[in-house]
Parts: sequence; C-alpha cells; structure tokens
Amino acid sequence: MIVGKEFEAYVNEGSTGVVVNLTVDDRDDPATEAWRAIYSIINGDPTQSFEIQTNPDNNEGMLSVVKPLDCEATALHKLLIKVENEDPLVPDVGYGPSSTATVHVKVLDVNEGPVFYPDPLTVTRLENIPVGSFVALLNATDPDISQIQSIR
Ligand SMILES: [Ca+2]
Ligand SMILES: [Ca+2]
Repeated sequence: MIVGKEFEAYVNEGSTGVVVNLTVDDRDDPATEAWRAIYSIINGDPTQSFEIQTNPDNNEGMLSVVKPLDCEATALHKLLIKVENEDPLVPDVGYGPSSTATVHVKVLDVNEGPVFYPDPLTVTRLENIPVGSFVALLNATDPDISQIQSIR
C-alpha cells in the first residue's frame, strides 16, 4: 500500500487533464492481487478542481484536474488521497484496509494575456481632430504578477 507516501505533480495553470498516477505497491503481498484500489480525495480540494479514478489496467490512481487552476490565486495544492482496497472475496466487509497519500500539486505560471478594461473599448472620435490628439486611455491589468512583460 502507499501508506504515508508523498507524490509531486506539476500542472500548467489554465489546463486540465491527468497530472499524476499514484501507484499502489502491493506486489510483495499476493493476497491483495485480486483487490481493486478505490481512490478518493478526502482533503485539500475545496473547489472540486480535482478528480481521481482507478486505472482498471494497473490499479493506479489517476489524479486529474477537472477545473483549470490559477497560479496567481493558488500556486500549490496539497491533496490528501485515501486508498481503499475493494475486496470482492469478502462482500460483507466490502473494503480492506485503507491508507492515505499526500499529493503536492504545483501550479506552473503561464504567461496570460493582459485583461483590458473596459472591454470592448468604444472610442468616439471627432472629425478633423489634429494628428497626435489624445484619443483614449486604455486601462490594462496584467494578471501575471510575477513576470515582467510588455503589452503588445
Ligand atoms: Ca492566472
Ligand atoms: Ca500567469
């Protein structure tokens, strides 16, 4: 089992998909070979941004991002995963021993485009105004706080 095991995963902000596979290492215990691991997230995901499913081929837990993450909001997620062994041979019990693992998901910063306000900008120009006249003030907010960049 994966008692107390720690995993690390990296995911780009704004994207979804499988970020890490959790291995149940029970090869030295042949009695558990018929068991199917059941994974669940028991802590660290208040916004339900993650999902974990069992890979039926190898009993691995596939942790995936189902809601895009925002690096500027939360750069690191610490998820507590519970693993149970579903034992088909003992229907009255249903589940074998459970254990937990911690997954540290680091959200990687992606250079996002600046957000203009107001958007769209409506500019009313008078006819025949001199070249070089002040036309409009663009108010741009860059969501990337840790990157130096210019607005194109
Ligand atoms: Ca962001
Ligand atoms: Ca960013």
